[in-house]
Amino acid sequence: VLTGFSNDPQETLHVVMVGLDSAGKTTVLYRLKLHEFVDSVPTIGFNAERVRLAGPGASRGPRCHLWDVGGQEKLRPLWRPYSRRADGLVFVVDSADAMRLDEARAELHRVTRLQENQGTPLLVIANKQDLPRALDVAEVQRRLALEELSASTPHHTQPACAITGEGLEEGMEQLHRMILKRRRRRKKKQ
Ligand SMILES: Nc1nc2c(ncn2[C@@H]2O[C@H](COP(=O)(O)OP(=O)(O)OP(=O)(O)O)[C@@H](O)[C@H]2O)c(=O)[nH]1
Ligand SMILES: [Mg+2]
Repeated sequence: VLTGFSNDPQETLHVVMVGLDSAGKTTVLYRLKLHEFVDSVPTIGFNAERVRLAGPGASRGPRCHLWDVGGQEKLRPLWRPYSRRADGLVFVVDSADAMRLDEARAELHRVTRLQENQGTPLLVIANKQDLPRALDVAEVQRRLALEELSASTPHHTQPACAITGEGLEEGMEQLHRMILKRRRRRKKKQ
């Protein structure tokens, strides 16, 4: 799914979602697709859905082809081929799993450092905010060392709960904004 660099808001966005196993990626995908909670099993391989995002207010947003790649360790090498040529990356993190935030940080920096992902806008979803032990968004940002991301990687962190859907549309709207901004900048350079 190759997309050009036009500003057409009707154009389909190609967005790839990664993150550790059990972070909630598949739950995010079906929440955005079906607007309801779908109980998921660990993803072996990937899921992909065409999703219509919400725009500002009650308007309809862009079409989005959303890829959800499995996060188990043996599947992480797949992130690279899936993420190349993405218009935007989503990294989902379980905010309540403090023990694995260092592992999440390492994987996040590995995928964003790839040559072919340079400059690709990044949405971090600080998921599972409904759990009492969830770290808040500032703490998640700190533990993921987001300030160490390359200056060329625009990013936004969104607190969310994939079970209720809270925060997801907002986060995707921010990602869309960053994608459009990047396209405009690239167009100017041509
Ligand atoms: N409490 C809570 N549980 C969640 C939330 N999002 C997902 N879960 C649960 O977390 C578990 C893992 O969710 P998945 O969506 O399958 O995780 P995944 O990131 O797709 O995992 P892999 O496919 O193994 O990479 C499931 O039991 C979900 O119901 C959330 O916001 N809050
Ligand atoms: Mg999954």
